[in-house]
Amino acid sequence: MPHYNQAMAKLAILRYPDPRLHRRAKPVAQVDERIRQLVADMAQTMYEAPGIGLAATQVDVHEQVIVVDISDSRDQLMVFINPVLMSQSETLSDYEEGCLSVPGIYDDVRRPAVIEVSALNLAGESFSLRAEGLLAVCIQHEMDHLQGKVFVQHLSRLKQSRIRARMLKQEKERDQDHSGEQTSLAL
Ligand code: QAP
Ligand code: CO
Repeated sequence: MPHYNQAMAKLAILRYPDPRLHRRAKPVAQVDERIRQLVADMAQTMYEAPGIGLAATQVDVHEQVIVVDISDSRDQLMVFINPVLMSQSETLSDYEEGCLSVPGIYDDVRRPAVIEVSALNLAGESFSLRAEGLLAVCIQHEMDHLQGKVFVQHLSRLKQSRIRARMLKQEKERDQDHSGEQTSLAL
């Protein structure tokens, strides 16, 4: 993409245990140009990561917006604005989840196997969808983010504290790795 193309921007993704990941997103009042730009930026951020789902919370925007693309071709973007869970199956299913906000960490989470979700699309129209398999997992994972919940919070307290420690260590190592950059520029 040429550098002058400002149509989309890659956004910074918050990393666990950033406290901003625990904020609760507000409903979108109006699906306008600002929201469409946010969705475009979130989609680009997700595709470049690469990931299969991203919630606005993860890019420090605390409004109820989710993007998902579970297709192999990476051209089946799904957008959910103000999503509401209308029903969930009693049958549960385990899936090994990951998260762009918790890089390198994967673990099984048990969730309802089938869900029905209703939401607004980019035109501000209401739609509903029945999802199962990976799509159901992904929508529930992203809807959790909008409530301020990260998937590791489904794991045991012991696992959570290990993951937190590992993330903080990674963060420190990253800071170390980048510490020379400013110095060399300043010379
Ligand atoms: C949520 O997650 C999800 O650790 C979306 O190093 C994940 O896109 C729903 C990713 C699994 C259902 C099943 C994670 C990329 C991407 C990493 C993602 C990583 C690089 C995660
Ligand atoms: Co996530």
